[in-house]
Amino acid sequence: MKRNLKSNSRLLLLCCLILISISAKSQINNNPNIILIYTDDLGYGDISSYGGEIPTPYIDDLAKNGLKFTNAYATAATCTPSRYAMLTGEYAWRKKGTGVAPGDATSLILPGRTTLPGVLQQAGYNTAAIGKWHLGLGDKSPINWNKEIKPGPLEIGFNYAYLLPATGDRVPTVFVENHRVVNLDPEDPISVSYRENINDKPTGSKNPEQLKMMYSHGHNQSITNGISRIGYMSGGENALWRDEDIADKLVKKSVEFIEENRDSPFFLYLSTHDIHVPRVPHERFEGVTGKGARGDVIVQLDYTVGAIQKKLQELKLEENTMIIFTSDNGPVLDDGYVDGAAERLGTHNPFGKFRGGKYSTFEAGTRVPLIVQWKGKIAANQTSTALLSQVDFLRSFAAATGQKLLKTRAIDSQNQWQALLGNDVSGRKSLVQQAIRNVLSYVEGDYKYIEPHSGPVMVPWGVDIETGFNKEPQLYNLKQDPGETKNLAAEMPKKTKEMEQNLKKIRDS
Ligand code: NG6
Ligand code: CA
Repeated sequence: MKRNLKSNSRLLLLCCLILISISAKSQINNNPNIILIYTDDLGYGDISSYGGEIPTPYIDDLAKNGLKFTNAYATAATCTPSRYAMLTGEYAWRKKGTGVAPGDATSLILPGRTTLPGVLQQAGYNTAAIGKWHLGLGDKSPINWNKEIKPGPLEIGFNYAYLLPATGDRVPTVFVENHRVVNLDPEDPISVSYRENINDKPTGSKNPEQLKMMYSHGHNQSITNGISRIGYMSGGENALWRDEDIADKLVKKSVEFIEENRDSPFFLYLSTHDIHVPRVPHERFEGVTGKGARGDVIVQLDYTVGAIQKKLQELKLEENTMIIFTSDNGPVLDDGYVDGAAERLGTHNPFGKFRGGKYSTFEAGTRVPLIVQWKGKIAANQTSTALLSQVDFLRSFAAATGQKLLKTRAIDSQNQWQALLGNDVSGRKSLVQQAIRNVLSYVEGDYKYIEPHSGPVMVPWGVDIETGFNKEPQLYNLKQDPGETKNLAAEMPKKTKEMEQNLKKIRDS
């Protein structure tokens, strides 16, 4: 009798498992592959479908075939906090130490967190992070780059990773595949320091004659490929990248991943190095725009997008794949190298109609291009004014793939799936933006409130960008005054107070 009961309950368990797996499969079959192309420092006005003068035909094709957003935001005006928020569904200012990460930072997102890739992995997706990471790696400082480096993306929901560990302008200038530095010769181990030079290696400040591109501010430490960087490194000669090849390498790894997963749902987080500094296009793109290296790497970025599209077409995956194209923060011209970005710009305007730029609390810091293409599911050639934040991707994808999340997780993320598809034209009611020094602004309806801050008016290192800081509160009507020229705070004290309180509620939640 007891035995019978036991085998009956086993049978029941087996039936349940089969049912669960059938329902998970049918869920997956209805779900698209997702490719999130996350560009670096690309401005609202940098691509031709948003009014830019540099030809970006492949990116424009995404807009022609899909939906272009005009009120979409990165959560922050720099990379690390934007990525942190996008991948966790929680604003980065809630957690200390999530500002621009040094190249030897330990992992900022630890195992156990709810994450965007984790949610999709749970839904049966194969997930990959290819490109710039900049969210720290490992759990011990200093990181030993010669051993297994973890935790990292593989411990928080990615099945595969091929990374620039931090940024192109920070050491170590090597790729990390899963847990290991690529092409590392054990006889030539890597040492990294963010404090002092190692083995008296050449540096930008000591050996400018070795540089093929001069630094303008910062970036005067270890030299790789004739370009000096932030931080010191020694060893790992075989593993060093050639900047000219980074875009091609990321394309190669991405199309391989797509090919391998052509028959099963996948999520590809393709986080480009372009158009961050140092801007070093491959030789075939050098000089093509006549607008200097910054223009040329935009064309290189466009090529990257084209290569992904071509692969999807070849594999007949376009109707089964959602492509999201956006940027981690707004544009900057001179971000530390003498590359002619400002001098060669001509009439091309990366900032669009907005004030400020990367680092800033003004709109150009966080208002970014966002295009979504899903052939057959999203109507072609549409523009949406829905208010969207990248922090929403997490709950939107969770909802789309039938994943339930606890209320206490990903607390700032909202399910905006219908807005992403173009069915909901309103999107969020409000959102928070973060500038350097954790200065916050708050957008609700037509208005934007910027909290008072006594910091400098200009970003204090030579980037020539307004911070947007003001000792007095600021209120702008973004609809009438997208360039934030007229501070309405004194004229509209009640509205200003209400916005201040609404921001406080979110901050305290
Ligand atoms: C700044 C760097 C800048 C860039 C930025 C991070 C200096 C003077 N400037 O500190 O060049 O690397 O950090 O950019 O070092 S981000 O897009 O990754 O946030
Ligand atoms: Ca960036």
